[in-house]
Amino acid sequence: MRSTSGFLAALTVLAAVVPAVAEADSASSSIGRAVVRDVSGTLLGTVRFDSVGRKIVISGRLTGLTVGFHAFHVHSVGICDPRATDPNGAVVPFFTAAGHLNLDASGHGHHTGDLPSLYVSADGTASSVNENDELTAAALFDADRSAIIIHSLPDNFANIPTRYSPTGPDAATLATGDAGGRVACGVITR
Ligand SMILES: [Cu+2]
Ligand SMILES: [Zn+2]
Repeated sequence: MRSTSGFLAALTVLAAVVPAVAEADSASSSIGRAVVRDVSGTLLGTVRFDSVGRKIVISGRLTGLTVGFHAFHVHSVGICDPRATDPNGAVVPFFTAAGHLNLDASGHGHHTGDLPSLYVSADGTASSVNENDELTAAALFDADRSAIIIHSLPDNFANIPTRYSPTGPDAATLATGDAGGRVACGVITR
């Protein structure tokens, strides 16, 4: 009986300590947010970046998108100009956000800024919550900052089976995932 009550006492102590530890582990603090707008400047929603332990949780609820999957990335420059032009002078909305955030010279599918795709329902809304252990606040808020971009098409993550291409994905696929144009952008701010 005595050892049972000792065990119960230990359990009581554990019950008091465990939630405190769990709470410390899951404590989240906001590190940034991006107000996302489409090419016409219409507000689609906000994407939040929160630090949770050693990870960054990216979460957002967006509206006004076309149904289906859309590629979703952190791009390496925090400038969202809907009337941007490429080096040939062609208008390419949000070209100013540059390519995918890429800290270690990886190909697409392994870029630091590659995120799970957004799924947009028939009502035009999407919500996304994903956690990431490669993004860092230092990378998001480097000298030229960063931007979140939503593309017009699904992301193939450079997954091109060799029966389609014995030489593997080409340079464009390795840079972009064949995700099409940039339909929305938001500069990530603290
Ligand atoms: Cu992108
Ligand atoms: Zn990428």
